[in-house]
Amino acid sequence: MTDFSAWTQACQARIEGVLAECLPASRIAPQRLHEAMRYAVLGGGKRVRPLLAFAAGEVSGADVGRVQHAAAAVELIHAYSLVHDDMPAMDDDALRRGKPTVHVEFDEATALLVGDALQSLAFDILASQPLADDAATQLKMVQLLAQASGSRGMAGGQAIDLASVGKPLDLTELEFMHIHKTGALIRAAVLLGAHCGSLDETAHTSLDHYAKCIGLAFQVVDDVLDAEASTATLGKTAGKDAADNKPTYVSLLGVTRARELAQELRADAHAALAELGAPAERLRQLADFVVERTF
Ligand code: GRG
Repeated sequence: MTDFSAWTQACQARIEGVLAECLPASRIAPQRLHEAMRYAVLGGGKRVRPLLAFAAGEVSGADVGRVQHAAAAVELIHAYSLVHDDMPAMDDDALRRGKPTVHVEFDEATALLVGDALQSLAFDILASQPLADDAATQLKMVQLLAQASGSRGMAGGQAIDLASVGKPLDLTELEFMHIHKTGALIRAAVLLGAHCGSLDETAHTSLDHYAKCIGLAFQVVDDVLDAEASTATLGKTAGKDAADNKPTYVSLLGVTRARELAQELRADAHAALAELGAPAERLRQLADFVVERTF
């Protein structure tokens, strides 16, 4: 097995190529919109969700040519969410992935359309690429991503987030918000990758549990990094949660307990994979990466 760093680099290069191919060329009309879509998606980001999809695909013995398109669809939804989240009506941020946000580099109307068009493109890919052994599974995958990104998934989580600024959420309410805002798409990445191959119901349930733990761990660590890391390291504005008076794991638990919670979630994620053996090794490594990351 190649080392983790070589594997992530190979997956990141692969997903970059697939995304570059799926996105309309900037010479095609409307040029400015296509240029802005490519600006939003290409050349940045950790690509955690695609990595999770590739790793879950290894567990289900999926063809990587299938997984790469499922992974691209999830990453396009993620990129759209970042573009909209950065807009003045939401988080109002000027820096993302180390460069000016889309509404700053282009304009607000373009940023809105970029998000809309990236979301449509994600579903176009899911519907048009051969991803699964049968049409019913592929349809289920379309539904999975739709539900993960909709009002009972990511968009709903974002709505709760916006409504909670300056309000004292307790830990259960904070968790509910993050399960939707961040967790739903991370879960979709794992499950879509798995659905590209074949697995029994028990294995799907294990992956689902793993994904839920990782989704929360990702957010806990995100809160810690927002409090502790620099803007230069993160490539986005650090310290924003406290400045915006947002409830976070750090504001509720403090940094030390938040870090412990991330470790507990990592242990739960590993435990969920216990029965899946060697093919789940990349997922174990990704759990470690999510919790130990510094950016
Ligand atoms: C606008 C419908 C809508 C939803 C926005 C994901 C999201 C919901 C907002 C992003 C704000 C935020 C900081 C969320 C916390 C965790 C998170 C998703 C961080 C960004 O994801 P990374 O770290 O980013 O994977 P990269 O740039 O590496 O892809």
